[in-house]
Amino acid sequence: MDKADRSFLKGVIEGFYGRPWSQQQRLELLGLMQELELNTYLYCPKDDLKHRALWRELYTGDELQGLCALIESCRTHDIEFLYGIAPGLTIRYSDDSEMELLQARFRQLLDAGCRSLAILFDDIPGEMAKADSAAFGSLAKAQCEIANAIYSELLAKSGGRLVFCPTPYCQRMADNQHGGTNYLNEVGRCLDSDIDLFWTGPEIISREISIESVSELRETIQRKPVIWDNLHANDYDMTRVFLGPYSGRSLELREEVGGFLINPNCEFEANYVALKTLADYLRASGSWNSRNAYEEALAAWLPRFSGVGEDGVTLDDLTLMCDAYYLPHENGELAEQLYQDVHFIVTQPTDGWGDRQGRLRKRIRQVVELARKLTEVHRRELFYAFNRQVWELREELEMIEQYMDWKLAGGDPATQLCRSENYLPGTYRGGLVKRLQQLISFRGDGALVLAGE
Ligand code: GDL
Repeated sequence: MDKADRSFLKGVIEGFYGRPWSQQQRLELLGLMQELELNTYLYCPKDDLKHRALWRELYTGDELQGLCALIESCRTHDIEFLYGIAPGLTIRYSDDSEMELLQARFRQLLDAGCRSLAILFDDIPGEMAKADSAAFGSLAKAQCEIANAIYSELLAKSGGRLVFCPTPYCQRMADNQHGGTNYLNEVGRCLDSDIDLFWTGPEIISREISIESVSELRETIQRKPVIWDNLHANDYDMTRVFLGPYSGRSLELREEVGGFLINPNCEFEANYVALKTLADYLRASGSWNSRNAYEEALAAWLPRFSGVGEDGVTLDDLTLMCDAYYLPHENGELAEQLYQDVHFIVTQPTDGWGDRQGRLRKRIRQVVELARKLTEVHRRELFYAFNRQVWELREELEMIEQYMDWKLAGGDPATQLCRSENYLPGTYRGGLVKRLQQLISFRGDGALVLAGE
């Protein structure tokens, strides 16, 4: 096939900050994607030096070899490999030699067998240098000219695809006029109509993406956007990991967009549920329920947790863990119930605890056991991916249990304080970040509240 079809894009963006995935993980990803009928992988890890900081330099032979192997593996798995570059931090738009460097890099990839490209202008300042402003008038114009030239010179003939990430890539940024007034309208007019455009929804991390918001955007950008979905990305808060289902996007939304690509958790092993439920959403007809898809994904994932011990991770254990590390804006059912039970117990007298006490103690035991069971899992990467979070959860819950015991033994806060044998001040839950967090908090509406105000 010498012409890339303009098929609906379904798949994965390796586009987060932090340590990129390993080659072995990527190859495994491609196998899973094929099973799930996902057709696109976009390579653009923010911290591949040559993706952003050193975008002007060519890859060395060794580096290129790894990319060639990925391109080849994509081909055998029926997946379109897209190579993305992000020159926006330092590019001088009005200097022709910059364009030559960009093209040289893209040519290197095309020669290695890659057919489709992405040019990414996310997470950069909204203004250009004086000389660039004088030459182009606006950031939108400068970026479109570059993208159009790349498309016509490198891709149009071969039928390869180009995806463009605008500087304002969500509605909040557009409303704040990041990138200049009417940036998106100008892109709508200037960007070659065959070039696709990324969009993350109303926010960078969008809980929901409504059809109305996308229809309105389509008018502005004069094409269907491709959704760059950060729902499961955790690079912005590394104490969290997102194991909940793809959700907050209606089935009808699929008609309004050119595709859905997810940029998920940095921990490769943490992305099974995200991928499986995305694939389920994309295949669904009639109606679709994200919680049902989640439960099915957990059942399919469970065998990977087989361990050396006799009592391995159970489906209920896995559900508890994933409910505790669910989605950015919500906990899963079991975690919410656990939180409500703890909240009740720490705020109410013991004689009102009722059934909650037993239920909570059972869950605490389960988390303690789960932490142990995870240490015994054969697939070590799975254990490494979750150890930090589960460890932390267990620590907090064990302290709650000690508090419960102390209260039930007649603990009286006025005369005596509950102490934990394990928790010694200055060792746990500490460090500079913790101290800073104590000085800065947020109101429900997102406003910052500083200690002393
Ligand atoms: C972003 C970055 C992305 C990052 C994500 C979550 C886009 C287009 N760019 O803004 O690289 O992983 O947020 O932090 O989303």
